Formats: sequence, C-alpha cells, structure tokens
Amino acid sequence: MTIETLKNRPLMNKEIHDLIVSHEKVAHVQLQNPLDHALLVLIKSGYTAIPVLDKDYRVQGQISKTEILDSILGLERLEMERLHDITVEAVMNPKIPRLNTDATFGKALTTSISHPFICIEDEYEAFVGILTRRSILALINRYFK
Ligand code: 2BA
Repeated sequence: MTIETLKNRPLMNKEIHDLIVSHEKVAHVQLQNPLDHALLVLIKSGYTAIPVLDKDYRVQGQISKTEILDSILGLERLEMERLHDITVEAVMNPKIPRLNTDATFGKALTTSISHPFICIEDEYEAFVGILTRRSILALINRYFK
C-alpha cells in the first residue's frame, strides 16, 4: 500500500473522541507540588511521565522520573533531601505535544511517532485527557485486521 493510499483512507480523518483516556483516569501533578509528591505519584502509578496542570486545570508540561532524579543528582549521590524543596514547575518539560478534541486521527498518529502520549484540550484550553500510543496502535490494529 502506498503512502498516498493510506492518506486517503477514512481512518486518517476519523475523530479522536473515543480514544481519549479521560482526565479522571490520568495521573497528574500540579505546578507547585514538591518533587517528593511527584515522584510518589509516578512510582505509584507506574508511568514514566505524567502531565503537569495548573490550578485552572490547564496543561503546562510533563514531568518524568528521569527529570526528577537528574535534578537531585549531586557529585557523588542522589540528594534525596532536596526533593521537598524543589517544585515540579522548576524541573518539568514545558514542551509537550497537545491537540484539540476535534483533531483528526491522522494528526494524532503523526504526533505519536515522537511522543508516548498527547495531551488533549477543549476549546477553552482546559485539560480533557490524554491520547496514548497504545490506543492509537490498538485502533490501527483493529482497522487492518
Ligand atoms: P510509559 O509510562 O512509558 O508507559 C509505556 C507503556 O507501558 C504504556 O503505553 C502501557 O502500554 C504500558 N504501561 C506502563 N505503565 C502502565 C500501567 N500502570 N498500567 C498499564 N499499562 C502500563 P501507553 O498506554 O501507550 O502510554 C503511553 C504513555 O502515556 C505512558 O508511558 C505514560 O507516560 C502516559 N500515560 C498512559 N496512561 C496514563 C495515565 N492513566 N495517567 C498518566 N499518564 C499516562
């Protein structure tokens, strides 16, 4: 199948609504949370990285276990005692992929090549949920079977 054929397939124009993991089910932290709290949420949830929201429930970035550990890396050891004094905001990655609820599946697929999850926002930029690589691959799998 050529790229052109794939582009013309209705799959690429499908809406993403049904694939979104709703915000109630997404582990997240807030900008002003200390890193010890963020690390706890990451460890308890089992995820590598999770979204960071502000107090108005808007997405501001994402934070990962690696970024947290890197921020407390001293010359010879991890300085765990600093975890409580550093905020999520100081360490998070503010450059994250985001899409609107009305984005097409094709756009989400392209974005997911470089990102394990994509934050989804409504028209007021409020956080709706995430689109995971798993749900994108699952739909492609169903489509081609
Ligand atoms: P990772 O945490 O690196 O997880 C990579 C993949 O490993 C996930 O892919 C999933 O297939 C599996 N996995 C990891 N932890 C899991 C768990 N606690 N329960 C079930 N499966 C788990 P995706 O499902 O495509 O997720 C892609 C990325 O989206 C995840 O990367 C994570 O960063 C984020 N994510 C997924 N679900 C989330 C949620 N409910 N809350 C916060 N972040 C989530």
